[in-house]
Amino acid sequence: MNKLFFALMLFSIISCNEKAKQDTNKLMIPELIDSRAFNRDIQLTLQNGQHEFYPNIKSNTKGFNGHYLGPTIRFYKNESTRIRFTNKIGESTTVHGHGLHVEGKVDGGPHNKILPNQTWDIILPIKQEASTNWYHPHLMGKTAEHVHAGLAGLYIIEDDNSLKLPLPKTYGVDDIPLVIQDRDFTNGKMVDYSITEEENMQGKREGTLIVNGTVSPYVKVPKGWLRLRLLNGSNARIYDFHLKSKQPFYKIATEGGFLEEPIAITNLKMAPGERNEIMINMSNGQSKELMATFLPPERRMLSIGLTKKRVLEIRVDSSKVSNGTLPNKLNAIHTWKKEEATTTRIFELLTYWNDKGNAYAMDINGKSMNMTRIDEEVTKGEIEVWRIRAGSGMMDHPFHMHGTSFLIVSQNGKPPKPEDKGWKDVVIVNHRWTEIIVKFNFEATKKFPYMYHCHILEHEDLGMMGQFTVE
Ligand SMILES: [Cu+2]
Repeated sequence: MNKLFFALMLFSIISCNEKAKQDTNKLMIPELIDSRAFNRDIQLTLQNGQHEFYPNIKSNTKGFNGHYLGPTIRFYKNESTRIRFTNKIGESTTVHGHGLHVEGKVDGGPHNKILPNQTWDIILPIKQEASTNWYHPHLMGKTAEHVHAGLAGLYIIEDDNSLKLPLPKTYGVDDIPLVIQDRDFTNGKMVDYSITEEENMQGKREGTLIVNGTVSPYVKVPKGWLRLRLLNGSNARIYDFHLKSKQPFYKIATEGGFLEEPIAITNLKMAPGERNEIMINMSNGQSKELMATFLPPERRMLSIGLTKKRVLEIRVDSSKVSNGTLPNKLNAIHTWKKEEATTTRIFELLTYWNDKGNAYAMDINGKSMNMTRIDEEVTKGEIEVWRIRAGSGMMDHPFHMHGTSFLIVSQNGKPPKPEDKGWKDVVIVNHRWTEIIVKFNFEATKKFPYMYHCHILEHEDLGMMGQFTVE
């Protein structure tokens, strides 16, 4: 009896200590590099780092101009910015501008290899509307490992509309970026990337949430409206984000820009690569908790008893007030009719199993990624319909394409929900058809083609990717 009592006491002390360790870390905000303040000439150095996720414990990481992740770069529509990426990580990599409408030669796909100690010197002409995008490596077979080590950062685009809208827009104060990832730790040290045959099928899924490289973060915000820019920067995990109080919040933007109007939602599902902007009303001064349910990797799995973790504790500093508001009207989205499309393309994401039941190969339309083969040829400026589905297996896949944004026409035969009617570049597809409508306005030649692929990075590295030209 005494032993049991002692064990219980010990357990509760340990749990208390665990609790005390939690939520004590101030959310890190990546440094903001405004392209105008830097005369539209930016240097980013990819380097090996030693990031402290836990105090005084160094993990082996990589970052841009720092130990983990990279600065947020702010661009303006109709301005061009030069970026010099210098590779100091001791091995080759690339830096892809995910979500950017730019030509294949500056897209940063697998063909834009940056050798060790080399500098990739590019000019990014920004022609697209205000949106939250990101940059990360895209080297053939190495994307998952390089992103996992910390090579990722945000590209924020502003335009006349975004600057005019009365939204909160003080970076890091009432307009806060959240790069959400999952990592495993042993004694406070991040476990280096490795992947087993078993893990390949579901992709690398780990146990601890980190936000902007911060474990168990809190943030203090002014009273009033709060704008969060969410990026699911995880390798494979799909989350369902919600407030612990279950109260509604407003979705205002998808990957490629603002929705036409804010849509009240209580749950937000996000796959790797997806970005969404949300607004939360913090005017009653009470703290809120942003939570994430870890969604099951396969469709047949039950969605009861799922792991739920806190993403961020949002505390209010009542001495400060945000002057941003939630406008009724955000954007005008010009869509095309299906009849305007000149071409329809079919993409089936396929999985193959070995006799141990593990996925040994993944491809699209029966063709595994091959850098010397062009899979599709798109005509510049023409409207196309792409029909996409998971053709085998029980997993849903986040399908992504380079060089543009698209609109969802239908999923499972149904039109998209109001909150999914924005410009996107990643869409979660299941075994039923998803139809999107799309137009490519920039050139991607045979030498520097665009990619389409699954954004579960392990699937991409396994070959669930193809190449296309736009000419
Ligand atoms: Cu996939």
